[in-house]
Formats: sequence, C-alpha cells, structure tokens
Amino acid sequence: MSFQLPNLSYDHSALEPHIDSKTMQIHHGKHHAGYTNKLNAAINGTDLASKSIEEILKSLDMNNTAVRNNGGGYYNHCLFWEIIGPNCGGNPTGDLARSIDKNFGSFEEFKSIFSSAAGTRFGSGWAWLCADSDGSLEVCSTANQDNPLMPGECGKTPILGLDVWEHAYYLNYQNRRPDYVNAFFNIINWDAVTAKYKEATS
Ligand code: MN3
Repeated sequence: MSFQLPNLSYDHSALEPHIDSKTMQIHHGKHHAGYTNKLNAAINGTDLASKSIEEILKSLDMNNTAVRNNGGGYYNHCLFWEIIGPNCGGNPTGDLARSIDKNFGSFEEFKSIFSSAAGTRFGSGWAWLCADSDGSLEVCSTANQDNPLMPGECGKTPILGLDVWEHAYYLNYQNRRPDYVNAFFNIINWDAVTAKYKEATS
C-alpha cells in the first residue's frame, strides 16, 4: 500500500487573504506531494509498507531520517489541510471549549499560549494542540517535521497543528511570522478540530 496526497476540500484561493493562492498551490502540490512520494520510496519493500501512518510514527526509529522527515511531513500536512478552511475561525464550542477553559483558563489564554509556541519555535517546525484520552489538553511544539506521536514527544493526539516553516507563509508575510499566526485563527475549522478531539477522547 502506498500513501496518497489527499485532495483539498476547498480551492487554493479559498483561504485568502489569510493564506494566498500561490502559497497553497506550492505547499500542497509541491511540498506535501514531495513528502508523500519520498515516504513511499522510503517504505517501499519494508515491513512499514503495511502499516498506517500513525503506527509508523508511534514506533518510529528516530535515526531513520527518511521516514522521520517524510512520514512526519506527510501526516502533519494531512492534518493541517483538514483543520483549516474558508468561512471558519471564531471560537470552539461544546466539550472542546470547556476543556480549553479548564486547561488554559480561557480561549484568549489558549490563543496566547499557542501563538507563543508557534512564534518561539526556532527555525522550521510546528505548534500543536494535543488531547489526552482523559480529555485534557496541552500545547507543544516540534522541530522540522517531527510531531507529537513520535518517540520522545508528548505522546498525546494532535488535534490542531500550525505549520511555521517559511514555505507556509513567506510569499505573503515574509519574516512576519506573528502576523501569519494571528491570521491562522481566522481559518481554523473548529468543527474539524472538535471531531478530532472526540476521536482522541472516545
Ligand atoms: Mn509545510
């Protein structure tokens, strides 16, 4: 079995002005496609080829750089496209909103902690909101294409992730990563995040 680049459920231009069309074309069609192809090449003919991406990442040999970088890149971007969308943003509701209040104090406090994690990740990486099976939440960040499922990371289930590689924002924002992080909150698909939260805690 090989991994497939998922189609986007919205047009490249649908996230403007927050993420520009050209960035979406290159990010999905070149970067994510590249991780997908290189992951398939790295696992072809090995016993990893029959596993799910989550299984591969949870039992990853961190010295296997081809699978670490490209398996992480494949999974991270699949999640990213799912949790953003047009006509989104606003605040979460229901159990997820209650857990955010309980774990961080308020939605505004969560936003500040998450934005700080995204802003202070040096170089390339990701900021995450992760859920534990008991419903608790935590914010973390990882370098490069690492993610919370990998050995040595928080081990909880990522339900929201923000790509802070320059390839995710440089055409529109140049060095202004904080502006990109602020804009991200206008395109978060909280229904999709809530579905992931339910799955992680069921
Ligand atoms: Mn990326």
